[in-house]
Amino acid sequence: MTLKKSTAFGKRRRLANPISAALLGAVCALCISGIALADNQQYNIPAGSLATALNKLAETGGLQLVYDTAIAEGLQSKGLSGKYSPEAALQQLLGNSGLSYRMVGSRTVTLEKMPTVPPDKVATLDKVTVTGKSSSYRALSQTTIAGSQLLQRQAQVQDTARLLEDIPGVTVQANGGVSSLPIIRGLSDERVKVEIDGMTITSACANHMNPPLSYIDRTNVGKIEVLQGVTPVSMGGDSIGGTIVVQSPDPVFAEAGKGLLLDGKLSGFYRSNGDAFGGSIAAGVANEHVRLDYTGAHSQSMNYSDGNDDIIKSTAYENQNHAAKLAFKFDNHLLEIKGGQQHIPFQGFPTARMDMLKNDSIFGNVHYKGDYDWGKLDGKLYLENTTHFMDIGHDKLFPLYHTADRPYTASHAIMPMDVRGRNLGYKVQAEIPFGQRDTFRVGNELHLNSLDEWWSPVSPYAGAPRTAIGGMWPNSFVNLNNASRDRLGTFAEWEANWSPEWKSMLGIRYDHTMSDTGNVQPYQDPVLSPTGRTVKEAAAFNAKDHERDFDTFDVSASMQFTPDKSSQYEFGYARKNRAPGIYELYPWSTNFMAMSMIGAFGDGNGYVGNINLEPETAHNISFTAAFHDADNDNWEIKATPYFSYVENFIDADRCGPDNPICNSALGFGYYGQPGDAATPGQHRDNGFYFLSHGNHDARLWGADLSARTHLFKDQTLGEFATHTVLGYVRGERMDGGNLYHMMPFNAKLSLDHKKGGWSSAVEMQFVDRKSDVQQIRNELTTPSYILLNAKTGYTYKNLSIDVGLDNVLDKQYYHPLAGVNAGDYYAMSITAADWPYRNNRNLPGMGRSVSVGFTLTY
Ligand SMILES: [Cu+2]
Repeated sequence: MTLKKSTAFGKRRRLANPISAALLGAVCALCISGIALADNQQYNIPAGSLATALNKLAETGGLQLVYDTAIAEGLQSKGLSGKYSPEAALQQLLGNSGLSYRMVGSRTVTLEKMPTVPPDKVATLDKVTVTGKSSSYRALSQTTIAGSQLLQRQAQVQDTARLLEDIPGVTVQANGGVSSLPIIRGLSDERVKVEIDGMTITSACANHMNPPLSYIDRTNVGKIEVLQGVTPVSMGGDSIGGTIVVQSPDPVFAEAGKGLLLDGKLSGFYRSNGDAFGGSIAAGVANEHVRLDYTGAHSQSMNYSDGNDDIIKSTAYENQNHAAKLAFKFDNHLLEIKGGQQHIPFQGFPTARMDMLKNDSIFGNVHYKGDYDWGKLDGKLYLENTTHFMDIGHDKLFPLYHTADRPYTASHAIMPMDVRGRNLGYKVQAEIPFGQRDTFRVGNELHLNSLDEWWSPVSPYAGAPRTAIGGMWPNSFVNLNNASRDRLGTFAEWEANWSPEWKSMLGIRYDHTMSDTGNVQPYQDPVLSPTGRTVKEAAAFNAKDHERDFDTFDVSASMQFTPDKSSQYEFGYARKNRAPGIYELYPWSTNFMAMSMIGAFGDGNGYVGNINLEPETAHNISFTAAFHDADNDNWEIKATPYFSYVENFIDADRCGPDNPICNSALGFGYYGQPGDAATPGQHRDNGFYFLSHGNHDARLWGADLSARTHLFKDQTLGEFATHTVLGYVRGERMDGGNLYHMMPFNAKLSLDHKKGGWSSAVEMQFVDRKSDVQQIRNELTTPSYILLNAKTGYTYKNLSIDVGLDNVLDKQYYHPLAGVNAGDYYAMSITAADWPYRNNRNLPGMGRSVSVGFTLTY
């Protein structure tokens, strides 16, 4: 499915006015890591100011245009619609403007006025402006994935979140086959704001089986922006780790007088490991002003095998997306209306106790963008509804459990869990250039999230295993009753270009977050079992006031210094907040089974909520230094050390005598039982624990480094280049111990080759052993490993074929953030000691795999 297109706030800036002239001498935004994009791309540039048009061209085509803004003043362009190489697009835009261009690097172009300009004017080229993203404040560590780099990545992976894996500072937690969770600089999941075509979606599942990135098929992504750490407040709100903005492709309209435009894309893939396959189709029809699009995608996989050729249970999935979009363009106004649905009939979760047996989502959204004399206006409105059903998948109905007196029956659905989720919201933002130097951005957004979760009763009958579980009747267990989390955010941001060398950005933001939930209900009937523990727990929870209100203030400030053409520095500080989520506040039962069902951490432990949680407040500091050759063409190196101090970081505490939320006085007996290992929070000695959420101050620090360089270029041998990404993060709780899921030192080194239509790479990935683990969760250590991947692609006209060989050496490895391997464990065995369901296995990564994919555009 694709969703509505949105503008990543703060990245497109008005240039059709003298503001752009104020950017004299501002120097290039560092290009995205990766290799130059020389391929044909779709452009949709409206008629109007030439400066604006050039800016859009630079942005879409990945070009840097270097010119004195004075030469474009007052000039108009007829606009551009369709597919062009960057150079052809530039020629079209310049038309009869009287400007000429000169390529001074594979991506760098200078513009000059033709003959009438006195020579001394042209000679002032070192006082130049650069269009593209640099016109707005673009953080040095901001990464864009688009164009051919994105296409190649789409052919390699099956999960949208995994498109992000090559970005410095970004890692993913395994979760399901199409539901990986992003982690930025050690801050995971809901600490990262994810915007999908302008929609903010909160996962409708205690195990986060349907995180936001799972709602767009990777083939329907047109562009991804990732902002780490110090992100602008306009992109903030629940984003203490960073922000990921995913957009479907921009609408392309027909050229004036050229009739109807028909275009589209067809793609397919097959991956040997797990026999995964899928395909997608995109078709569009447009005239000058209206465009209609349809996109559909399907993908599925069986369980994959690891490096030892063992099948990893509960890793299969099937996923379908459909969407339609209607877009209107008139003068400087663009309106997009989009609707779609997602259907996941099955998705296994090897690190969770449950599997997704159905997920249906429908959404609709509207996006308006307009250019006015005073600036830009951008508005979004969206609604999303999810119907989610979890149960224990067949891989987890482990035969060992079903002994002779407890026969296995595949049809046993023994832990049905239903969730209904809704996301409704808007975001309005105005961008107002003011004078020669300043730009102001103000905005307001609302996100209403509501969740219902109930677990239907399982009626007992003689001899069935379900009776052994016991007590799951006669009522539905209500975990969340019309729970809500509503956030209203308002922000103001100021960008200033002080001089060619100095730029700054300052923003403040206020969010009010209100959470609430209605009364809950246990399985047991309060009248029939008035003394039942969950009956008493539910009554105690219902007697409480559930409403929580949080007022949070964010500040984000950064300064960019560009002393010359080949170096840039940035220093930033951000104070950012995240109010606790519904699944951190409200899961109310300390019943062993109820707790086992809750936890999105991939650790196999059981969790209970904490209604008294305070918001997390992060203080992020980062410094980036970037160096490159003067044309930013041959080589680049960029390093960002960072530090975060997080007040009230929401972490875990063991249940036990000292835990006010889950202790023996409350009837919580799952620790220290006579005859069992007397470890607080643990039921018998199997390595899994019962935990509650709690606030603890924490600090995280680390560094990201990326570099690329051209190596060799030759007519016969082609072009060789190399790029590398390194990262390390360390996290500690101030009251002792490590934070969970911190990525050890890791490095990727890639040797890239391009010649004609061929594009190939050999990649080596090194991951150090993970030894700084969190003892509270019984996080397992992982050994170090080296993986080798190879890929090649050939593009001929409109057809691209990609072939990949992943994990060439068939190495058995365990990604440090994958989580535990519980894919064949009986789901409720968290309390088991006499069965082999122990927390002593990491989830293995995929063994050797060959994949082939094609993309046909027309
Ligand atoms: Cu779920």
